[in-house]
Amino acid sequence: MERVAILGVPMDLGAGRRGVDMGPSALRYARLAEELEALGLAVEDLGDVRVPVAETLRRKGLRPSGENYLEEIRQAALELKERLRSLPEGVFPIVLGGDHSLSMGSVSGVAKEPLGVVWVDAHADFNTPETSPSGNIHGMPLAVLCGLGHPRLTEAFQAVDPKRVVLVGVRSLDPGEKRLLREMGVAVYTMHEVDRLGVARIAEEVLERLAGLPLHVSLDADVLDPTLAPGVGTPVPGGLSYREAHLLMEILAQSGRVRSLDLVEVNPILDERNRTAEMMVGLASSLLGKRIL
Ligand code: 4U7
Ligand code: MN
Ligand code: MN
Ligand code: MN
Repeated sequence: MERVAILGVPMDLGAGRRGVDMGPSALRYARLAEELEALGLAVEDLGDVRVPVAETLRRKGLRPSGENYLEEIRQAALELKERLRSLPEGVFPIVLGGDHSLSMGSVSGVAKEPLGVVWVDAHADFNTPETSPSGNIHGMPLAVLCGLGHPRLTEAFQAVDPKRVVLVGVRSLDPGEKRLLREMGVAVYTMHEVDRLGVARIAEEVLERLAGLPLHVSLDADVLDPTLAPGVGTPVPGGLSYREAHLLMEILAQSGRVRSLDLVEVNPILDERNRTAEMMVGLASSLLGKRIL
């Protein structure tokens, strides 16, 4: 029986709006563990990584330097990285967020060997302190993983070759991100390509581009159309439909190469009766092998 380990990161320090720190609870209430057990998986919930309570930090207002809560986020992501490193071989980790800055820790934690990263997001999260319009670190983790950004972060978390990263579902890019993505040779399937090619073709191309590599999937709830997933802090119209999102997960699942997953950016304060968390749990089930027939 395949083993799954759930680990929560109740952190909103990297986001501009409060509330994603409650995402891990919302995903648990949405019966993540039970749904996966119903697939025959052996699920163990390892609890949460320690994250400081925002109110204790007394750091009011945003600093324009792109360093909002940098040290606190670094520390939480490092703890996540260490916890993932110490998991036994063959256990499939699912990391519950929390804002997307935690993926610096999740991806670097699972990247013991060369890894392909499938970043499924309305955004590219490829800003640096220099290019970020917000200063929010949840807009920077993929750049950091590729070695770009604040040295306190890159020295701890650089872990992937940008040529082994694929973005899917993108529809909101800042000017500096566009330039950096091009310079680093990151493959980007925007919503334009989703419309033109369809998710099935894109999924096959992703698997081909990352051929032979174990895969990490980082799933940001805002990739979904906001009508399906209203509980996100940075909604962008024109996202993935219910079936497009499931089909992507189903095809990646059938490859048998996915080794780890992030479920991030679920904001229960902004949600409607937990439907965004429920949607994410459904997608996780598809990625871990749930079939229609
Ligand atoms: B998420 C943004 F400016 N690009 O950097 C930024 F539009 O993890 C948004 O994908 C980042 O939700 C969104 O602040 C980060 C903005
Ligand atoms: Mn993101
Ligand atoms: Mn996003
Ligand atoms: Mn967001």
